[in-house]
Amino acid sequence: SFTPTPEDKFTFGLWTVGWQGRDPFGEATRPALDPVESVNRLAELGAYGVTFHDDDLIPFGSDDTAREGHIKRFRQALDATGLKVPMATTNLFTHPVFKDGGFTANDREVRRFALRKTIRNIDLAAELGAKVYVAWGGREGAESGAAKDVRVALDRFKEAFDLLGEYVIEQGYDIRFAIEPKPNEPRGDILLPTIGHALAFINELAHPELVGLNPEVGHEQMAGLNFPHGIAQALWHGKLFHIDLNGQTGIKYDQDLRFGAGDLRSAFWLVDLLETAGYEGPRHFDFKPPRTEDMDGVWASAAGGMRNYLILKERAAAFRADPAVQEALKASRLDELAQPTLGEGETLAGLLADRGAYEEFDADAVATRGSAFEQLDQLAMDHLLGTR
Ligand code: GLT
Ligand code: MN
Ligand code: MN
Ligand code: MN
Repeated sequence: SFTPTPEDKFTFGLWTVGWQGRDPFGEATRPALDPVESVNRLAELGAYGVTFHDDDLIPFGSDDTAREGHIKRFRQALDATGLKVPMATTNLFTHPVFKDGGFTANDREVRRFALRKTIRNIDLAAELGAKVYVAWGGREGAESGAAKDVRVALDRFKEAFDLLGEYVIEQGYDIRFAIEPKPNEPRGDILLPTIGHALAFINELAHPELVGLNPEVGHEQMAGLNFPHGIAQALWHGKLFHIDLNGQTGIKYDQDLRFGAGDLRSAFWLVDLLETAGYEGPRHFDFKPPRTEDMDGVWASAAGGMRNYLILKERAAAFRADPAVQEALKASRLDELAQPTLGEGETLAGLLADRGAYEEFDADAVATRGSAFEQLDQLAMDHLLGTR
């Protein structure tokens, strides 16, 4: 039952299993992987779909004939396996031309090129049936102060999303954008560093309804933030358009470990949230199989992320179904949190007239009530560790 099927909606970026293990200190440790091979292997493992950057599928600089060839082979593999392409994105970070960013590069010609490159791949994304177009602005940022006028750069960032929104509306594409925040790496400081920054930015756009988020586990954790809390707020705003699942152990470089191989408690609460909050999008893995691994290790890593999700899903469901947990939730007043603070039909005037709410309120007595959160959390630990 921990064997994935397409109904589980697990998806993988071509760049994840295809990562060759190049890092700032060392060369590739694995051979290049043919996208067709990735499609076949992921289908065998029970995945639902694949996602890609333009350059993952069509090497940068390919001419039109070569481009068509790559697309054709990829399509044939999709048709043969039934794998879907629910999301696509643009590589605006690898080529040296993007060293100062894509949509917010100081160099205007680079920004115009970045828009054209993105629009070209949006056409392909639409053809392949993608509903979400991710925008990770890894190079949109700076290492020094005066080099980037952040307020003006945000004007250019907004201009890009407004133009892209205009484009999909004109074309009649059923595509929405998902911004992926990250605090740093590869830039010293990246624009829109967290879920919160991105949510506020979206409100300033011409078509805010077309733009949401693609938060990544490790990226929020690099900023020391609570990922399930960030996801809960994104859901609350109706902005969780997509999600990047992986693992990270604390505030350090972007580890991109397989899902579950990081902060396990956080992963448990994340799965509990996604499975109970009605999130219906893909469960997308954005990880990097460590460069110690050969290709067997890569597929083991891909399978492991899905398996961990399914185990945590079972553990979280058992936690919710446990009568002792339901009692503990009551003891912790979760039912009371769900009640509006003013009674039905009550107005602000009612609150102001309620002597029990203030004049006769015994703060010292109420302060002695325990919250019973420790008993509740230990039940969660018992379920997570498999002892209940
Ligand atoms: C890159 C990055 C990821 C983004 C991908 C989308 S590419 O690997 O580290 O977090 O999701 O552009
Ligand atoms: Mn990452
Ligand atoms: Mn990454
Ligand atoms: Mn990501």
